[in-house]
Amino acid sequence: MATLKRSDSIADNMPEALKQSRYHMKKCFAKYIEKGRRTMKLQQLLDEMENVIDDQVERTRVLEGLLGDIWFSIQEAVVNPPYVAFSIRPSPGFWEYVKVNSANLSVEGITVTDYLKFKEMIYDENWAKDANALEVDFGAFDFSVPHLTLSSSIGNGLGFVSKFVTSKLSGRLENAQPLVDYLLSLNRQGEKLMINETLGTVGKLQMALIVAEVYLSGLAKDTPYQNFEISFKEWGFEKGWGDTAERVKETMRCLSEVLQAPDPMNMEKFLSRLPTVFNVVIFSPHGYFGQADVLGLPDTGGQVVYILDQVKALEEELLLRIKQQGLNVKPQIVVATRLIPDARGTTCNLEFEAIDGTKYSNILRVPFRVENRVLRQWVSRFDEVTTKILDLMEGKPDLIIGNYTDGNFAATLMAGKLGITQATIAHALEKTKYENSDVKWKELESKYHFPCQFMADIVAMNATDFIIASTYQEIAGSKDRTGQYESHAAFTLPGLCRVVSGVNVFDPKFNIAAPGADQSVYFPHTEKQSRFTQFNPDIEELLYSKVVNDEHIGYLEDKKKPIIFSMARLDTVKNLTGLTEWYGKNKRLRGLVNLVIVGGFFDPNKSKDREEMAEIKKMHELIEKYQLKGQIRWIAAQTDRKRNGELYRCIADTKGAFVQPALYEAFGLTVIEAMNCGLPTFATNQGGPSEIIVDGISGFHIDPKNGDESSNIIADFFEKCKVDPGHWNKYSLEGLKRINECYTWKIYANKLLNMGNVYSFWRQLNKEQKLAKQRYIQLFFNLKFRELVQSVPIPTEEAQTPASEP
Ligand code: UDP
Ligand code: LCN
Repeated sequence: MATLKRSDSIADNMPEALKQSRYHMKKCFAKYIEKGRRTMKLQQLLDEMENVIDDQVERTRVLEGLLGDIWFSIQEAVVNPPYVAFSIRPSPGFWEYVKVNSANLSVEGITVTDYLKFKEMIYDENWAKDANALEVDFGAFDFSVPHLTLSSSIGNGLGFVSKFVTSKLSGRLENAQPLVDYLLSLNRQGEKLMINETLGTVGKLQMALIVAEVYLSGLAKDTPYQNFEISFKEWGFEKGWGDTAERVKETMRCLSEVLQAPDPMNMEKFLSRLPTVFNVVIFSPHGYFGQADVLGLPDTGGQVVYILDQVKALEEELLLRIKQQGLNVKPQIVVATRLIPDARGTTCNLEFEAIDGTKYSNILRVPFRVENRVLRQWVSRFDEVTTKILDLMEGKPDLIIGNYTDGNFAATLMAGKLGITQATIAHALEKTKYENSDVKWKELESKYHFPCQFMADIVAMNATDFIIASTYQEIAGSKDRTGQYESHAAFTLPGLCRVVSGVNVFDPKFNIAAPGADQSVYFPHTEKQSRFTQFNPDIEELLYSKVVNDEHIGYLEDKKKPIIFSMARLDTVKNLTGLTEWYGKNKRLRGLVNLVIVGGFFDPNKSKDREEMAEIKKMHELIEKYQLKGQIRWIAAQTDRKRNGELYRCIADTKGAFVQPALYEAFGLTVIEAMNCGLPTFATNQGGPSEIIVDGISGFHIDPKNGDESSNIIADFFEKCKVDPGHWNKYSLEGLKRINECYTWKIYANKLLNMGNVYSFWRQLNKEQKLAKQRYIQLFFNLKFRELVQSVPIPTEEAQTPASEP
């Protein structure tokens, strides 16, 4: 039977596919248009098909082959009788749009603009028909930028850019001149690095490298750079090549090879060795940014953990590189965030705070001002910090990293103003969290201000030099699910603007660098001599005392049973109530294990968040409904990460497991924390965790929408462990193996600094294109975004609605 080939368009294939089951399909389309204008998702299309073709064998036949291939690639259908338009995604990043006439099943390929207009007809007909409606097309400026072409290469921008730079510098010797010019531009506070004007051409540099290499061969490998610095300076070389004769020689050999015949491996290696990054600014204005007592406060979750760990890893890697470059420079990392006068007992009201475990990294907090008034409480806005940073660093930073919508936007403004390499990190993009958050923006405006957020996001995505994602799925999803970035490729905000090209996931700026967990806190339960035994009495009390207080309720009757454990903010999406219900319902599981949940607190009236309030109530109801007392321990949110590390390990001592049941999880730091501690882990198949864990090998995937199936997977595991204790160890060890291969901060910091170096050169090489795009962004910013921001009310001192969390 024919199947879909990538070489043919859907519009070419679809008429034939429909023809094969013309009778049934005509009936299906009649059904689809019956209810008038609406949008439909794939599941709805299938459900209504089931009503029309009630014979299952027949239905299976219809959905076999070509039509099935097309059908199961549908992301959305827009019904506008007599037509039904489809957005079809044959593989990650690839989209096609077609319109089918339900009367005669004729098919027409349509442009993305037409598809979006078609959709707008449902929500704002006048806007859809307005010939002057604003269309935003960031892609128009990308024609000169090379793009990846394979779905499987998405997220490997660094490798691709190295290849492209290589081909640009190849061929005639003069083609490498941009590299020489770039080396000439490198300096540290005015002091030249790498080369000076003596070596201003490729020819001169190439010759000097040969002479220098011969000279270095005559020296002992560990000869310090200072011993030959003076001769090198005379020849035109400045500091930065290495700390010893051996290192300098290696770097020089690498450049010689690049100049002789560039290849991407040497190119990336050479660029990564350059002394480019010393000072880094990290923007994270979101929530409460502090080192203690902040987790669980509004908008404060994994992002804070991520950044604090990232800073430590980054500083360590910077110190190593600076030493290897033979420089005597102190790196500086500043995390810029908001000063919150009403700090709720945290240090968020302090302007300056040194970051624990680092030598040169600090938090800088800047108050948000509105008309000369400092906002006293937490709000989602950011003000100018450039002057303070320049002052603190005694010059410009070399790299600016933004986090989440507000931080990425602040980073964009600062990087644009100072002309500095920029990186962005989303953690979690908002757009995919709420269905139809774009087309239904008007309905949701009073609560969420989505257009403001989405526009800030696409501005940052387009302005930034590189994007760091934690997983592939964050960028381009999976076979069936659209990626978080991918969902910004084309969308519409009826009445405001139609984004026909927001961001292209094939852009080489996308990179995957997954975070790790602090391995001095989260380490295997088997490392007995390192364990934080001082917490054991506390943890024993936390898990097993029968006392009910503000910190824990419920109790565990049978202490010998293993524990299944989960810890998260008590948001709907984290689905801790879901896990409690699965457990409540599954007698077999209840017979095998106890349940321990860490999250939220117990009095719904104390919560300021509607979602959290509802979840607290639901937890209480479930404990009652399923009579869970004696088998469940519900512990309030925990803020001491060292104690949490030990808690994971104590759960591992019971031969228990970690369960992450979220309806959707962008990455999921708790998953890697648990795996680091040697806990076998069951995690949602919706989002990042499905990539962290290889199902059945380093842990298990569970489907949050199918509680019975999920709780049975967990029960099966514990049943097997009962007969074969080796089963538990196998998953504990495989989880750890996976972490050490892919999810450590060391791997992350190395990748991040390589990116900083390679993209700093790339932005120089690509200067004109970058400028053109920046101009377009400025126009968009001034004409549209500012006006939109001004329409968002500034919260009063009393009433504040938390934005949703990253
Ligand atoms: N966490 C915590 N106490 C809690 C709940 C969570 O310390 O009561 C920590 C958890 O250990 C992890 C982070 O908060 O380090 C949550 O990050 P994750 O990526 O799992 O989710 P997010 O909250 O960012 O959505
Ligand atoms: C935000 C989230 O929602 C989590 O999934 C991530 O693990 C966290 O940020 C850190 O990136």
